[in-house]
Amino acid sequence: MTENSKKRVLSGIQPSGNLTIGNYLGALKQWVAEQETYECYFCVVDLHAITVPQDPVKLRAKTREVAALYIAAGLDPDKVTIFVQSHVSAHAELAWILTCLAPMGWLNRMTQFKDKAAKQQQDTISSGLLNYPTLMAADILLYQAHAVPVGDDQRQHLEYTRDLAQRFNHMYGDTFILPEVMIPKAGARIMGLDNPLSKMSKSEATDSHAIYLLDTPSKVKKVVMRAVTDSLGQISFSDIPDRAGINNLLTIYQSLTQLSQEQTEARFAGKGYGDLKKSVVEVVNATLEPLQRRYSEIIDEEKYLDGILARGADKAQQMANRTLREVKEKIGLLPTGLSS
Ligand code: AQP
Repeated sequence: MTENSKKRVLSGIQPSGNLTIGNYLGALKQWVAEQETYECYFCVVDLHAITVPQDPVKLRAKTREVAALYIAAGLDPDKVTIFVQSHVSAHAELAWILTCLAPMGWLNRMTQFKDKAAKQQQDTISSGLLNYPTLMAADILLYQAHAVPVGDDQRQHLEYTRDLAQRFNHMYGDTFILPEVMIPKAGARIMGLDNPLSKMSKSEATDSHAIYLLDTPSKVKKVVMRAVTDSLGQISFSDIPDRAGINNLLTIYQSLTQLSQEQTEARFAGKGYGDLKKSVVEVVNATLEPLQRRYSEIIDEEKYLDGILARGADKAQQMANRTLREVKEKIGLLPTGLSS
C-alpha cells in the first residue's frame, strides 16, 4: 500500500511523569502494531502537560524521554512521524478556533476534567485543564486522522472530538474527517496496583501504585508482589469490584502474552495468587528488558533524537498547516500577503 492510500492515525502521550505499563498497553503497544498498516503521526503532547503545573527543566527532559520511549518501544522513525506537539504551532491555533465553537456545557461534562479538578484546589484549576479536550480535538482533526488509538479513558474525549468536528462541518461545510476511536481488546484500562478501582496513572505519587517502563526488575517485583488482591483464592477474570485486583493482574498478563482469556485462566488453574504475581513479574520484566536496553542507547544521543523530532515536526507541519489554512479560509480569517 502506498503512503497516500493508507488511512491515518494520530495519538500522543503527555510528558507529565514516568510512563506506566498502562500507557504501554493502552497506547504504545497498539501504535507499534499499527505502524505498518497506517500512516502514523505520534506526538509528545507537551501543551497538554502544561494544563497542570510543570517544572520547566523537568518538562523539557521528560519530553525527550517520552520521545525516546516511543522509539524504544518499537516505533520506527523511518515509518512513522514522531514529533513534539508545541513544535507545530497549528495545534494551538486550531485549538483556539475550536474553543470558540465549543459549548461550555460539553466541556463541563468531561469526567477526566472532573477527576483531575477534584485533586486540585478550586482556585488553582486552570481553564486549560477544562479546555484540554478541545486541544486534543485540534491535534486529531489537523491530521484528518481516520482513527485514534488510545486507552479506554480517552473514549469520551474522542466523542467530544467527533461532536466538535460535526459542528464545524455543519456550520462551514465538510472539512474534517470524523475520527474513530481505536481501543485495544485487552489492556485498555490498567488499574492501580495499590487500588484496583482507580486507573493506573503516571501522576499518582504513591510508591506501590504503578509499574513504570523504566523500573528495575527488582522494583517491578516489589510492586507486583505487593499488589492488592482479595481473599477468595480464585484466579479468573471478573467484573466484580472485590475481584478487581486479580482481574487487573490477569489482564496485564494476558495483554503481554497475547493469550485469550480462556488460555490465561487455564495457565493458572490450580495455582495460587503468589504464582500469578510471579508470572506477571516475569512477563513484565521480559517486555521491559529490550525496551530499556534500546532506551539507554538513544536517550543520550541528543543529536539523533533531536534530528528525528525536527524531521517529524517538518512533516507534521505540512499536513497540519494544510488543514489550518482551509479552516481559516472557511471561517473568514484574512490571509497574509494577498496583495504582495
Ligand atoms: N491505566 C491505563 N490503562 C490503559 N491505557 C492508559 N493510558 C493512560 N493510562 C492508562 C493511555 O495512555 C495514553 C496517554 O495518556 P496521557 O499521557 O495522555 O494521559 P492520561 O490518559 O491522563 O494518562 P495518565 O497516565 O493518567 O497521565 P497523567 O497522570 O499524567 O494524567 C492514552 O491513550 C491513555 O488512554
